[in-house]
Amino acid sequence: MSGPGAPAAPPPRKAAISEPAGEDEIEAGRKLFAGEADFVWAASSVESLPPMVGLEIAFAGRSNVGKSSLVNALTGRKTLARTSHTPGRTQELNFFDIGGKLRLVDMPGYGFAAAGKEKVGSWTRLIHAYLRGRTALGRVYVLIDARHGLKPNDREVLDGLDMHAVSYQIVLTKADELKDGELERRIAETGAAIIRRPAAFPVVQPTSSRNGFGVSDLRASVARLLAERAGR
Ligand SMILES: Nc1nc2c(ncn2[C@@H]2O[C@H](COP(=O)(O)OP(=O)(O)O)[C@@H](O)[C@H]2O)c(=O)[nH]1
Ligand SMILES: [Mg+2]
Repeated sequence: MSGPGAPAAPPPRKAAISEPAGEDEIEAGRKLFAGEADFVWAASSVESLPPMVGLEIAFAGRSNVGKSSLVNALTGRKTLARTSHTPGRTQELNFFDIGGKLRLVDMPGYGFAAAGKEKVGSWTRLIHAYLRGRTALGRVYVLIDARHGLKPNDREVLDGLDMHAVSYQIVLTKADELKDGELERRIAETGAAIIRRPAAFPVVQPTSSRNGFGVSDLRASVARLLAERAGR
């Protein structure tokens, strides 16, 4: 149907591809993370969440996907967030202050099969309570292992974020483990899987904490969010 009176077709959504940030944005990101970075709070229950001050950016993903490593890579600190070879060990929400300008939140991992049912239930409640009711939360970066792609429990998390209209972006981790062609395919496939999800930012960001690939782009993306929030 077209012609007078017909509703205009919505513009096609932007293709989900990784986009290099501009020079100014990269510099803003570098500056943002160049100063102090300090651990400020650990919360193991809804009751023990810290008071909200300014913008929070959370890192979610399966156990062992590389959340703590990415927080360390962003801040240029090797041991700020604890990293572990034992999956499921980080069971708290860890809050890090970045130069008094924002907080990064290293979230407990999901999908750790060996954990007891009861424990899985309490993590899930904590994660859900945090993600749903946190007005300070500007974006969740959902980390996906570039070698494996989206798994059913990742999709469940995305469903929850879409349902509660929590803005999120997919970050592929461990890009150093893939060959160029494989990485491009994974980016395209992941982008296609999220393009119609209402709360997803339609750009998939590949990263490697090991060799630093994509880390300055991610810093730029965080700086852009902060600038947008300040401009409101
Ligand atoms: N090859 C590679 N390994 C990584 C990378 N990031 C993290 N890892 C490894 O993945 C494991 C889990 O990392 P960690 O940051 O503790 O994951 P978390 O459980 O999501 O916090 C560790 O053995 C890390 O050394 C990466 O970019 N490349
Ligand atoms: Mg961790």
